[in-house]
Amino acid sequence: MSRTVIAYVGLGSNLGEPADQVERAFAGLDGIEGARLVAVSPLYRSAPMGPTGQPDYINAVAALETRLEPEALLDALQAIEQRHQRVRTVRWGPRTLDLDLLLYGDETVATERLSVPHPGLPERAFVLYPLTDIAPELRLPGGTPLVQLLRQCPSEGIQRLDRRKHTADPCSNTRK
Ligand code: J1A
Repeated sequence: MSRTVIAYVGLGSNLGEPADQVERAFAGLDGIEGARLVAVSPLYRSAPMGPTGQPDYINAVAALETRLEPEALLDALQAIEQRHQRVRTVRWGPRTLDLDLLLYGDETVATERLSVPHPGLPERAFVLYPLTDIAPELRLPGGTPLVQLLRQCPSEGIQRLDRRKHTADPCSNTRK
């Protein structure tokens, strides 16, 4: 029997039909050999972090129960990105599908290929909102509660989408 951990994966897309890309990627994650999809967040829309003039991003977070080691999980995530034909042209440019390994149990990983917890996690609303939706009690490996990071993170410009219609949900952008 191998040990299983819960890993959290951030999904992002701003090309093609981004919401469809993200929904298809959920299915792709569930198809990973050695992993099982245990939760998916609502979808969020936000402006790109990088250069303006790009389409808005759709982001979400998924929880996987897995017995894969972190680097093997990264391989599986990158294989899914490839299938979505991510165009690796411009750094910070439009992307069909990005998959980021946000957390891997309570482990810290620092290798050539992998930084876990994901370095952007503490400051990115488009990660913190969906992650808190599916794991409100979560703490980072250092012990910081997710909700504390969320309180420090500006919510402007991020919009939760209605799951079925993928349109703005007028009641979702209130805090506290
Ligand atoms: C490399 N890596 O990063 S792409 C890979 N740690 O080859 C890996 N924890 O070897 C390495 N997870 O969504 C190191 N990869 C990693 N990412 C880890 C995965 N604006 C890891 N609003 C390079 N929303 C890799 N996104 C890392 N603006 C970077 C894709 C996967 C995310 C661009 C909004 C967004 C971007 C820009 C945005 C958004 C790239 N995001």
